[in-house]
Amino acid sequence: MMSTISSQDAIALEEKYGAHNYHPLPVVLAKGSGVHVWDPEGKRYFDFLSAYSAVNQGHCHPRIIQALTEQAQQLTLTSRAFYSVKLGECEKFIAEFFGYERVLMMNSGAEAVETAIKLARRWGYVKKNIPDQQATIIVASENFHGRTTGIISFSSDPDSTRNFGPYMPGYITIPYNNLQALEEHLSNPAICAFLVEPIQGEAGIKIPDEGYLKKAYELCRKHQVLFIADEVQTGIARTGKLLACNYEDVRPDVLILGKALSGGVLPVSAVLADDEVMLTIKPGEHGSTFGGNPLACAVAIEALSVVRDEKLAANAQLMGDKFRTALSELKARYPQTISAVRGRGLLNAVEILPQEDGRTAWDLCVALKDMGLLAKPTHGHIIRFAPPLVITDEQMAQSLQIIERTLETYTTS
Ligand code: IF1
Repeated sequence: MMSTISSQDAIALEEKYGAHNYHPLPVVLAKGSGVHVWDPEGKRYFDFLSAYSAVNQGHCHPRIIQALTEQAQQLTLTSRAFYSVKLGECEKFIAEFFGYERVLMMNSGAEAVETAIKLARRWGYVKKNIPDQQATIIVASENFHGRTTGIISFSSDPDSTRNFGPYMPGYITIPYNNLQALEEHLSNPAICAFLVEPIQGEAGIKIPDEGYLKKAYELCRKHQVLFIADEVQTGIARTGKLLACNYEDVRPDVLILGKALSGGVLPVSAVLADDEVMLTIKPGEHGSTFGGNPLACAVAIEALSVVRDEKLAANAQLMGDKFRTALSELKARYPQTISAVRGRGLLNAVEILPQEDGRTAWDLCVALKDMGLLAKPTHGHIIRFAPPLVITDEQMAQSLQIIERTLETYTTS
């Protein structure tokens, strides 16, 4: 273990010098490898958050770190003012990996979402002849697509929007998983796109009805509206298939990727589309300093290769089934604590009932931490359990043992 500052000192420094824009679980991480992370005092934990599905390949995957360090000694950043040997190779790799004609590399997930919005609006004006300034995008309530002022403009979460206005116009919000509401708006000629998470992550791992994505996609095709899938969190094998859209054989017109596209090594995101959409943006009309930098390209190629070579989607499917089966049994054993278990692949949620003494999902997460497993609640009572997709059968068994033992104490104490 590297010599680092103590947990106590690390927390004190963040308290004193950092913005207080998060409320972290009281644990400090100093090292990560595979499904494990360690605190400065050397205590080991199973990571069941995976940096919100950015380390699907496991912490510090050796192949990805090697790709990073080799490229870092060659060339890290050129800007797009010049060509580089890595960008075209990466664009080709990603385009073929997901089956699209074109790729636009960005950095954060939010940047990729903003890029998809600009592409959809631009396509709406030049291909669908929507009158200028009127392009409108349909979004789902309880969405989470990032935290820029543009994206929060169509958030329905007061914590994301309050006192950050004025908001960007051009959005219509409909209920998630509601085809009738979608169809009602699609005949509006100003609609250029429907932006949706195939499974709503932050909302609490909300899985739509069977057939929802397929029917929504077909309705969009019928009304010349782009179907945009935000797979920043559900993509890259997290749900047991390469993309959550694969469960319904839906090929989005615009696909948004982020997080595990780099294996959690550095920010890499991408927007995928075919020529008709992608080529509506001309040279000089969009970009970013780091978008498509050689380091990101080298890392992204290796991160996706690891997903393929280690068959992480299949493992996510298998381990996810094991997890939900075990948690469903615990739900039956502790009905006064667990009210719901749901998920797909290794993107799972467990709804926790408040205890009579007022303890909540947060307290259960603190207890899990003390027992050596890290998970965090979303929206107060829903705990997201999302370990790296490299988790083995034995590691899952050990993790389930920790969850069972913690629930036993939590429920009886
Ligand atoms: C935070 C949430 C998860 C995303 C989807 C785009 C983005 C995200 C579906 C933007 C990012 C992150 C953001 C991070 C915590 C985490 C999160 F709780 F915020 F909502 F995963 F559910 N589309 N999600 O999930 O990507 O710009 O962050 O790279 O802001 O606290 P980003």
